[in-house]
This record gives sequence, C-alpha cells and structure tokens, in this order.
Amino acid sequence: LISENRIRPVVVPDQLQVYFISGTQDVELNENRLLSIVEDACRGGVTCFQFREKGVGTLIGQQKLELAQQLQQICAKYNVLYIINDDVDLAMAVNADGIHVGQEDMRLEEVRNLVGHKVVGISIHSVEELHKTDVIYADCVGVGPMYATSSKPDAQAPCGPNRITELQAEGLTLPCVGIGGITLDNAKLVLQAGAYGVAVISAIAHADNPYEAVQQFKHLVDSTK
Ligand code: TZP
Ligand code: MG
Repeated sequence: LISENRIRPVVVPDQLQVYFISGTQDVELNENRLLSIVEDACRGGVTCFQFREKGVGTLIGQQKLELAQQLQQICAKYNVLYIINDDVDLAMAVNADGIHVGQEDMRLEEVRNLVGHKVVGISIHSVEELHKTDVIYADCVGVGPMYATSSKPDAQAPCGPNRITELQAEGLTLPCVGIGGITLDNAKLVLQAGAYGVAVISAIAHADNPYEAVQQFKHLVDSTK
C-alpha cells in the first residue's frame, strides 16, 4: 500500500513557510483579481498557495476547474507548491501538488488512497482532534484559528499559538502551519510556538500591496528560524 510504504517526508517543510490561501470569496468574487494577486504573491516569494473556493457566489464545475488550471500555471511558473482545498477530484484533474482537508471532509485514509504521493494536509484544532486523526496518512497540519478571523464565517474560537506547542507535546511531529488572523505583527509568536510557517488569507489578499506583504512575511520567517 502506498500509504504504508511511501518515502517521507513528502513535504519539504520550507515549502510551508509562507502559505497563501485564497479563492474568489476573498477578492469580491473577481477572478481576474484573484489571478493577479496570486501572481503578485508568487513573485513576492510565497512558498505555497492553496486554492480554497468556498462560500456564497463562488465558482463551481467547469468555471472552478478553469480557474484552478490558471492558478496551477501561475504556481508552476514560480515553482510554488499548489494545493487544492477539499476537492480531491479537482486536485487530480489539475494535477495539483496536494490537497488540504478538514475534519469534516473525506477521511484521510481515503484521501491518501486517491491522491497517491501528493501532499495531504489536514486541519487539527485540538488535542482531542489530534487523537482521532489518522495522521499517518497526512504530510502537514494546519492549526487554528490562532487569532480571530474574518475570512472563515464558521471558524472555531481562537486557540492561540500555544495550541501548536501543546499538540507537539502530545506527539504531533508533522510540520505545522498556524492559520487564522495571522498578520505581520503576530506571525513571529506563531513561529516561536513551533510552526514551520504561517498560512494567511487576508494579510496578503487584502494588503495594499500583496507583493510587498509577502516579502515582509518571508523576511520575518527567515529571520525567526
Ligand atoms: N481556517 C481557519 S482560519 C481560516 C481558515 C481557512 C481563515 C484564515 O484567514 P485569515 O484572513 O488569514 O484570518
Ligand atoms: Mg474543508
């Protein structure tokens, strides 16, 4: 079985350093705006991009597929790890580098069996969730929300950076990113708590200059190592 015999690590942890997540819901449902922000973010040095198309008025079907393909091309051009949120079929169709799922999505074992050697990310919010998660099938973990967020209407209560430390003390060894309300002002705390990197939506997508915001995050991560 692939899941039992594969060579680890699949994710080079450096690829998690500055992890940008976005979909049209984050940019006023404007596809061209999303494409240009993702290109700016890639030029600025994001190490990973996750296409997360979710919420009222977002794209489905052929339109979602076409946008996912365009985003894949941008990420490929800049050699940025390209992850699809939730949608395993889409990840396969666009040959993404990986897939990210939540606790309520498809089971990790099933995801692993469908995607083979692609990167599999999982969201873990608590020690309780860690213990019921088949981490053996995953490559990396998103922990959050670290802080209050406006980008996820159904987000749980903020847990703070210490949750990362706590999960690692409970035996979590997969590389983690903190997510939720992360800004240039608080990112350092997330890294110091044990995260390899920071996953952000609004601090890049809503920045006056996404390219510069990414450069600043990159600099912060490099100087915190
Ligand atoms: N999962 C937990 S918080 C969150 C997701 C997708 C949203 C993060 O967005 P922002 O704008 O960086 O707080
Ligand atoms: Mg999900």
